[in-house]
Amino acid sequence: QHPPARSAGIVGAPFSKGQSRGGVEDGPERIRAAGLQRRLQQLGGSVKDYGNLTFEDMSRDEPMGLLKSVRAVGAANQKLSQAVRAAKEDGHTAVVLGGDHSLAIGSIHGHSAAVGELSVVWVDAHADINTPLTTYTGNIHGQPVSYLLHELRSKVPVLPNFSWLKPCVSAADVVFIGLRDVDPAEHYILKMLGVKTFSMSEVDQLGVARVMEETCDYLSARGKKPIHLSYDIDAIDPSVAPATGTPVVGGLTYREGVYITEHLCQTGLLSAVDLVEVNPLRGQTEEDVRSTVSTAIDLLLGCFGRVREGNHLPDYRLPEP
Ligand code: 4U7
Ligand code: MN
Ligand code: MN
Ligand code: MN
Repeated sequence: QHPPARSAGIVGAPFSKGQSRGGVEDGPERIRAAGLQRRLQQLGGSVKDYGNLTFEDMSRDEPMGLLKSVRAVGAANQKLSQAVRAAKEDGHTAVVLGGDHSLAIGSIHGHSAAVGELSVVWVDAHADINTPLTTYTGNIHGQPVSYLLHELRSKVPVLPNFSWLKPCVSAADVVFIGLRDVDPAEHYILKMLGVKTFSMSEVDQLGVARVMEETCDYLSARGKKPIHLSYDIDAIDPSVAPATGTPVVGGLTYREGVYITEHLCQTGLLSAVDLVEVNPLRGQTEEDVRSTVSTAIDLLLGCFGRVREGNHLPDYRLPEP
């Protein structure tokens, strides 16, 4: 029933240049300050915090067409890839605290470098599968999936500071959950590649339990590969998680969001998790930030075996009067 508690290897990635709003670089510290390490330890597992990566300022990082901060995003992800690879080689389930979602490039690359082929579960209001040529915002946090897929190799130019990156994920090994704001080019790509998606319509139609059954059945039919969960907090409804850069109405409830993590934990295959796009400057009130950060923590606890029914140690004995 309850899989053994795994060790968590926390990597902070206070990176924000995949988009243009300040504040998302404070995500890792806010999530830590809310007690992530202590609460993971209370689940019975060990925790190693590798601290925050530091990213040097790029002096010359002019836009390439629409694309912003290409060199900074490339260099930061190369560093993150090495850090995630190291955390995996130390035997941990990697936990990457963002930062914006462009960091999934390095996180998934480093995870794959350590363990080989992956299944990817991408929980997000957005598909983040624009290519550098389809984006109309120029923000790389809307593009990471295209950089990672074998099938899109010929559609993604080699960019400065990205020559280290080789696509490492197959489109058939990816499942999207929570989609509700997909650009036309992204929709075209998803259909062209036949990517498995559960938009919010499917979550409404099937319910989250069937969505997760079908997700795991679909992925395990292709072999039981280690799972990389890339969780964008904007997948959760903005009434619960408002402190994020690109909120979209009509999202997952708190309970649906947590259920996804509980179900993936039960597979025993969860091998790395990104928790991204928490932006403490985007909340209207301190309560907005608190609720967003607390949801982020509960999603991570769900990944490490917290169950809502409660639990007790095997040798628990009732006190005698
Ligand atoms: B996030 C967008 F155009 N598609 O490409 C884009 F709507 O990591 C949004 O999911 C991207 O928060 C959102 O910029 C990126 C836009
Ligand atoms: Mn995203
Ligand atoms: Mn998003
Ligand atoms: Mn299942």
